[in-house]
Amino acid sequence: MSETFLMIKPEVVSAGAQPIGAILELVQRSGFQIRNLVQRQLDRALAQEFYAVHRERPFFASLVSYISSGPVVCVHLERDDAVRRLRELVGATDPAEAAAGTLRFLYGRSLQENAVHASDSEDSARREISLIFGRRP
Ligand code: 3AN
Repeated sequence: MSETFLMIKPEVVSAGAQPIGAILELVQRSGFQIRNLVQRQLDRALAQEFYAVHRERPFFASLVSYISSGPVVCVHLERDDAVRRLRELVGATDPAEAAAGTLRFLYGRSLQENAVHASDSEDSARREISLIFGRRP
């Protein structure tokens, strides 16, 4: 079993329970187990740390403002080959290029408002899980 991290972004969370439920159901149907889940609003400092790898990119300030603009749903997931399988389910960064049936195809609006975040490596998954949920004993 391996682990990954999914975050449902503010524009989806502010749309209410229906899309959150639909996304979590699709994730579970795709073979993932939910190990932990929390809805919370990231403050700017945590958002900057979460996206630290992007700090030199031109969209960093906008990304930090957006991701801290409202509550997000953070999910610690487990299954075999978890990182790769979740990236497949999430689809391309730009929803306009995401394959049919992927979460970004279904729920994404734009390159920035692309519905969900999924860890891009096992190292990122561990880092993101501990940033949001704290270190496990
Ligand atoms: P992914 O989320 O598919 O791993 P990254 O890591 O390249 O994509 O980008 C991280 C986040 O930054 C994206 N989820 C998206 O919200 C935002 N982003 C990426 N590229 C752009 C861009 N050109 N303009 C605005 N936001 C962007």
